Amino acid sequence: MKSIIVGTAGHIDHGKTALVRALTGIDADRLPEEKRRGITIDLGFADLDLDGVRIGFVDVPGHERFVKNMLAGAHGIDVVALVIGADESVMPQTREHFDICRLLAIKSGIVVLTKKDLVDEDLLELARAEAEELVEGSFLAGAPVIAVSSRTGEGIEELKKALREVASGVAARSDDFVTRLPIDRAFSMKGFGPVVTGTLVSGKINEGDELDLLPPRARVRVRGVQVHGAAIKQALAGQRTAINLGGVEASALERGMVLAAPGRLRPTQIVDAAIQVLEDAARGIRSRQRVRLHVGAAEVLARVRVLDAGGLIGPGRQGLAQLRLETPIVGCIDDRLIVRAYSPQMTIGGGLILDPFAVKHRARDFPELRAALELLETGDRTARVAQFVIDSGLNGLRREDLAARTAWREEVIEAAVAATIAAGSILDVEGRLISRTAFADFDRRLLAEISAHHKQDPLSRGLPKETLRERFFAGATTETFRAMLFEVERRGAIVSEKDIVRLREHTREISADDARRRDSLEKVFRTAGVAPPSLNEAFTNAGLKPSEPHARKLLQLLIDSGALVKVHGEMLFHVAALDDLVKKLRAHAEQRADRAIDVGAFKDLAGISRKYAIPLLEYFDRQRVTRREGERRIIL
Ligand SMILES: Nc1nc2c(ncn2[C@@H]2O[C@H](COP(=O)(O)OP(=O)(O)OP(=O)(O)O)[C@@H](O)[C@H]2O)c(=O)[nH]1
Ligand SMILES: [Mg+2]
Repeated sequence: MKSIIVGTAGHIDHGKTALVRALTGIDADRLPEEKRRGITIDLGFADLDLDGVRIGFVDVPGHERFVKNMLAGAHGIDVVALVIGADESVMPQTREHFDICRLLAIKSGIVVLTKKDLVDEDLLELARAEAEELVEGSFLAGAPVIAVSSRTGEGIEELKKALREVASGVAARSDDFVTRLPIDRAFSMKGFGPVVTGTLVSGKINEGDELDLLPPRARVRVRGVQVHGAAIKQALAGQRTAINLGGVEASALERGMVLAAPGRLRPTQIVDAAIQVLEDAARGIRSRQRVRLHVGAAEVLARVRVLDAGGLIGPGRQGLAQLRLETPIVGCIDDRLIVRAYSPQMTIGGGLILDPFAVKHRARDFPELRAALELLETGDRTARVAQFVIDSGLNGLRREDLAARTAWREEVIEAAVAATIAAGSILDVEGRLISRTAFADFDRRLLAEISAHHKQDPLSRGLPKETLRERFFAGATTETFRAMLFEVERRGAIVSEKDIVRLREHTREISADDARRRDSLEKVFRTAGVAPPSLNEAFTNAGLKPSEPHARKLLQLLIDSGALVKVHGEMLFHVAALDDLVKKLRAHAEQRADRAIDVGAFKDLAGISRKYAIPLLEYFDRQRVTRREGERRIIL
């Protein structure tokens, strides 16, 4: 069965609650204070089956002081019933509620002229004319205008027909989004514990599900689900839903919080938005203004920064603004928002979130920013993914970061990412999405830094990775940096050896002089055989000054090429001497059934002193030429 939400709207006392009762038989005013004062204070709910369509009514208060409560319910409605008392006609909250419906981009509705029994034909026609004038050029232009009396029941059947008609034109809620339920009521029920209610704006909620409670980021469990007063196994998008929660105290739950699919959405405190200012908001919206921001069922205070040099979005104008929230909310791209003045409280504009996780901007970036935000507003999914990834610069985004921005389901994200990669604007680097431009820039700078290093220090093998990151790419996390480096290496321009990176073509070209000195250093070790000199002796014998760094680099060249081997600390052997020893050890092993040798026998075999014997045997153990067994070695 199709489920839709119909919200009332209109000035105080114009008969919204009476109308809902005439339609459903349910009195949506449930608070004692509402009954006593005869006005609606907070949201009320009722439901009705209209041949094959399940209608959930959200009845809102008309009092100007309770517009905030009206907003907690208005965000999720499919169809508005704009209620205008025929006796009073259009009044201030008729306009304000209607403006809010327009700013929330509600798509369809009906105008209901109430209290038909109280007015004559002329007054009724006047109210009708004023109503039609009000909605001219809006989503309600041409909508049915139906006169009723909730007292006598006149017109109610006609209204039901019209509602049925409008309901059939309401598109099913998109299946592309993760489960999200903005909480508009939270209370504790005897015998049940914590219960929250709200309009399930997307996804499904099943009994037994785990959900995230945001912004507190708590994991909660669905103990029970009710829709229209009946316990059911599963609630669907577009239904008024009550959830009995486990794993949380009732006192921790508040209107404005959100239940969401686990691990998908995140709270935010700074958003970039497209804003439409109402004609009658005489002062417009300006930078540094403190406003009340309504998103979903939440109301928070926020500071405005108009993203335009003038710092003002004038009455009736559209513009871009950053909103810095005093407390976090859940907001995703395309979410509608309403902006109200801090004091006196009145609606001044609204719009939609373009970048839910914005950063602070510099005024000189405004032109570029405008283009980026326009892409986020009007682009298709591929363009939006590309833009979010571009905005994330060197660090890129993970798929879960996209989920938090878009509320798209995993499959939708996967498809959009695949299409964006195929279009060539982004790359997947080890699960991180990086814009092609950011990557190309990284690649170019990386190669430039490494080749500058090679040029300056031709004998060095390359640059340590961490030095490169700290010195030139401090903006990137170690994780991103490593992933990007890996990608550059995969493409073949660089080679990393343990923690050092070098250009692939880098060979340590050395001068003829250096080559000669390197060779004489090697010769010193080759000649010394199994009794190598200390480093200082070796340098001196090769005609090098031990103190100069250059000597060390020539030595490193010999180590890197494998000619010299570090056996222990600064004790180096020529590789030929070691090979020779291995041969002798193996020959010794052939002679003995147990293949064993002890330190004394090794000294004799090699013709060396104890000073060298122990480090050498330990080296051979490490190289798995020998294995220590008590006081002796087994030759492997
Ligand atoms: N005669 C007559 N009285 C009506 C009709 N509809 C509502 N009323 C009366 O008008 C008064 C206000 O009606 P409500 O339904 O409470 O008005 P409301 O729009 O819900 O008011 P708020 O929720 O406070 O904004 C009540 O005394 C109703 O009985 C109608 O069609 N005919
Ligand atoms: Mg009411």
